[in-house]
Amino acid sequence: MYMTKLVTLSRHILEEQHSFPAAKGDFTNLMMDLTLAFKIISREVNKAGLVEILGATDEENIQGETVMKLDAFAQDRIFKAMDHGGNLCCMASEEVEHIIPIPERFEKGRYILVFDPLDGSSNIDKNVSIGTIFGVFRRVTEGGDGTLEDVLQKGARQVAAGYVVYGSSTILVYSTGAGVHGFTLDPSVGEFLLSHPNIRIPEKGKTYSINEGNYNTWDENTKKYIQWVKESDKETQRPYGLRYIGSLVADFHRNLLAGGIFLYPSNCKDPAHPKPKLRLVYEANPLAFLVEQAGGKASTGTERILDLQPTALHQRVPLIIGSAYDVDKYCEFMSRAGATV
Ligand code: P6P
Repeated sequence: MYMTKLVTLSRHILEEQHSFPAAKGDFTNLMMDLTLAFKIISREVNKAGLVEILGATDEENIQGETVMKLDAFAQDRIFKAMDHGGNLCCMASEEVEHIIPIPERFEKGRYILVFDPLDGSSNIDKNVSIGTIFGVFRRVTEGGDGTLEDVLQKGARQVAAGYVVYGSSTILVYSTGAGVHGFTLDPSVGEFLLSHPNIRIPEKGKTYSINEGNYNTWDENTKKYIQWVKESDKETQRPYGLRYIGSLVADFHRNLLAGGIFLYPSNCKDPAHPKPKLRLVYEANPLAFLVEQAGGKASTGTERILDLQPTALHQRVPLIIGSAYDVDKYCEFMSRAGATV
């Protein structure tokens, strides 16, 4: 779906930058460096079945998960694209235990990049869409290396966020706080072209996304909500459909365009110790920034995601995200007695 007027990502960012008097071009340069990494990752992901970058390395990441070769590749591509531009004072990645400093030999800038280099990568050799998620903050410390304080900022303080979904086509969706815009990569010219300007998520969806296999781990109010979505919807007289890919970026992207709700509640088998799965800093926060910019909502079930004060780089949170009506409805169920998140 191309627009009649061809607008490249770089042109779009430059035009957006003019509306930010404080912008000095360094954010534009940051985004240009980042999109180069995305183009390279897209090329490798789309060749994955053909060259020896499938399968697992013999390493484990901070999450205790086996590092897939493509995870390591994506991590390395983003780091090498971003370490020398002079726009960042540090980075943080799902694949790396501690914050990632900018090498001494390079100038430091005023931004922080947090990212999940390749989310859902266990799906790659099943040809299921996967994605990169990123968020950008301005530093809060003065000069020198960025610190954990610069990284652990509330999601509401992000100055930009986005994701890339490597699927039947490669689509970059981002926001700098002035709406949400989608660009489709045209590999023949190596450009991201504006294909989804001013994305707005429908107020109410017709689908819900959750791993029903986790039913026995849910708290009682989540079980009641999922029962509710299966009953005939009073307005449309039909129940919600279930759509679940098991790849956060792919599930989120579908709901952003079509409406709907994605839920990953905590495992509450031990109600005293609820165990969420998804990560706050580089998964929930960037997507929450985007969905709110598109008119949707993102919650833990009891708190707005963007209001949470992160306390640890890899901390996990329950994530309920999508159409405003649907997230509100879930939160209404969670406000009933006995909710645990
Ligand atoms: P489950 C992929 O591993 C991931 O981190 C997200 O991309 C996805 O939404 C979720 O986990 C799927 O988890 O437990 O349903 O397989």
